Amino acid sequence: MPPHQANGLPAGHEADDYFHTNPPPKALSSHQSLAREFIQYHLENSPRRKVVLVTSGGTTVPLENQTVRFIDNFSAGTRGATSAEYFLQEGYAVIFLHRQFSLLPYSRHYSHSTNCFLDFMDEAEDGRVIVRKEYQDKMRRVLQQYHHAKDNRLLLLLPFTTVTDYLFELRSLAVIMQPLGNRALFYLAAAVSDFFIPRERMEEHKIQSRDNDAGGQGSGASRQLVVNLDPVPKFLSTLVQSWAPKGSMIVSFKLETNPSLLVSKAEQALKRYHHDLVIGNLLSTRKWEVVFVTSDGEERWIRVPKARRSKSISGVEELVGKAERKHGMEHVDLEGGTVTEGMEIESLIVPELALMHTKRMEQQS
Ligand code: 9Z3
Repeated sequence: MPPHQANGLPAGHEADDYFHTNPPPKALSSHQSLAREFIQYHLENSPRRKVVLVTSGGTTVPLENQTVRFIDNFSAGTRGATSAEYFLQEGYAVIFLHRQFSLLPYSRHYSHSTNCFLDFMDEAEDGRVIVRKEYQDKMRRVLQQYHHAKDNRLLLLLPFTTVTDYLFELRSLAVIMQPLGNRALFYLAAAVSDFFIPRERMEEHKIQSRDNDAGGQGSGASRQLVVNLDPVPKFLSTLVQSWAPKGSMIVSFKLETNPSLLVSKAEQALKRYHHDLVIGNLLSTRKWEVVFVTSDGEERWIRVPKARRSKSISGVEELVGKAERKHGMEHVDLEGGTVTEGMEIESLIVPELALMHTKRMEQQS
């Protein structure tokens, strides 16, 4: 019998209902075709190829159907875009389901305001636009890796915007990935909203701010906007039980801000959804440490060595280590070393996962 949710409905019911009462994204069928072609190509040309679905970036919660305003979250898609590059390096084909305009693999090195591409360029004496000398080596490396991924059809980029778009895309992709069996890996790094406004309660037009204007959930007299949100169904159990390929590996992320909650919340998620691994991270230390929590009670911390930690304006380095519950467990934390470039924690996470995935496949064969 399938496990039951807190509301008494079997897992899956809530999710089914969600898909009947909320509209799919316009691009869904074209994304489905692209994904089918992508999977088919790899099944035919490299039958041993492992394929990972990386989800990345935040999801929006629109307040109006013709959306002017929406609720959003902080995620820029750094975790997802960076991880996708390391998965490609590990030989995976990558389906990159990302929030539109969030960071993308490879171009992330030269995009957004922190790495504005214009700062990497110069005008030569003969008027040609060139890459500045000090950036040549890195840009060549990035360009080569990007071309390798493109030329070998190893990277499929699929954008979404709202939380509903995301759930429709996730369901379709998981089902399309079924022929991959245990070679499929799910790496769910997108920051998915827990709340949304169901279609039937959503305003069609822009919510008006004045007392005598039409429409709006807000109370006109006080000019407050009171927004009533429903919980998003817990789709992870449905992903595990019915959408994803049998034998596939499913890894989800758990984000917390309170160090004393992180490990227990990760354990709870694992117990509730029966998947393979929860990677826990704190908002303030996520670029330097994560914890792998598995169903055998393991709590394994992965940390960037102190000397290799990139500086971060929003990060709080004193909090590194504060969420650790079981001391004295195995660490990947190589202290010391020379300070070169900041090390990306995804360069530690992804090879570790690739290894776990391979071992799991070997055990199943
Ligand atoms: C994460 O925890 C990601 O690591 C971050 C990455 C969103 C923190 P950035 O984009 O941040 O690099 O700035 N994702 C959270 C995943 C999530 O929302 N999980 C849900 C849950 O735990 C559903 S699987 O309930």
